[in-house]
Amino acid sequence: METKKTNLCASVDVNTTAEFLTLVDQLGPYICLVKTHIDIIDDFSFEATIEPLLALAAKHNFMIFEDRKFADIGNTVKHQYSGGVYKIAQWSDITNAHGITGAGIVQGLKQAAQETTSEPRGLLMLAELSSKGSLAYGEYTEKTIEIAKSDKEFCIGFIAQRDMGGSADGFDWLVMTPGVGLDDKGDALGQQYRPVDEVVSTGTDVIIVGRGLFGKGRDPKVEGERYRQAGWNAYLKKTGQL
Ligand code: 5BU
Repeated sequence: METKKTNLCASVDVNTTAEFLTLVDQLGPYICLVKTHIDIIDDFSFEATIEPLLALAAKHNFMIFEDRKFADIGNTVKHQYSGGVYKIAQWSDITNAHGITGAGIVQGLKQAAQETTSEPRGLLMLAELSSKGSLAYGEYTEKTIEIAKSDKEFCIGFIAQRDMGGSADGFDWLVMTPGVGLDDKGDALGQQYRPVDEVVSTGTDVIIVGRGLFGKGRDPKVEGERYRQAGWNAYLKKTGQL
């Protein structure tokens, strides 16, 4: 993030490997992280999709976050994370999980990571969501924060809309925020967008932007630089460096 002066994560939700890799290569210079929904790629294969993605990650120096939103018991998520078609633990630096099933989900995922690779792997807990009517607030969010405290090494932070605290107890969590857009207020299916300055001022470390970068015929290079600049300036302003 510091080297590239960016706190922008690109959410590249497209349906073919070709579109996916083209967008990632175009957005590469402006981002610190690529967020995937690997199961929406129609022609997925490890060789054609993941190997080139890893090459682009090395070329552009970004990390990878599979937005898998695990939500089952520890033993099941352990298999879902390491196995199946996608073998997420092999290639994704970061993934995320709901707290709905309790703290066992953290240990299940951690075991899968440890048994799969010696590379570092991190988990974000889903404390809040961006969509209208989300049930993740109040006591649910508080309990999810408690689950994150159960493993200081593996739980690196949250998907949330604001700062999740923790510094008084020695936690230095990353807060990553989806539902960020400079031009639209939302979509027809419940998504809600907040502007970059606002989310960074309420505690966001990494802004997650999808259609704002490439939807509606937008130019990913132009929007990539625009969101990079907006996110980085908001961070500099918040930390008194601008
Ligand atoms: P968009 O095109 O910027 O709306 O895409 C947002 C992405 O973030 C998309 O992949 C969602 O699945 C993801 N997302 C979200 O929008 N809101 C949430 O609360 C969570 C994930 Br968690």
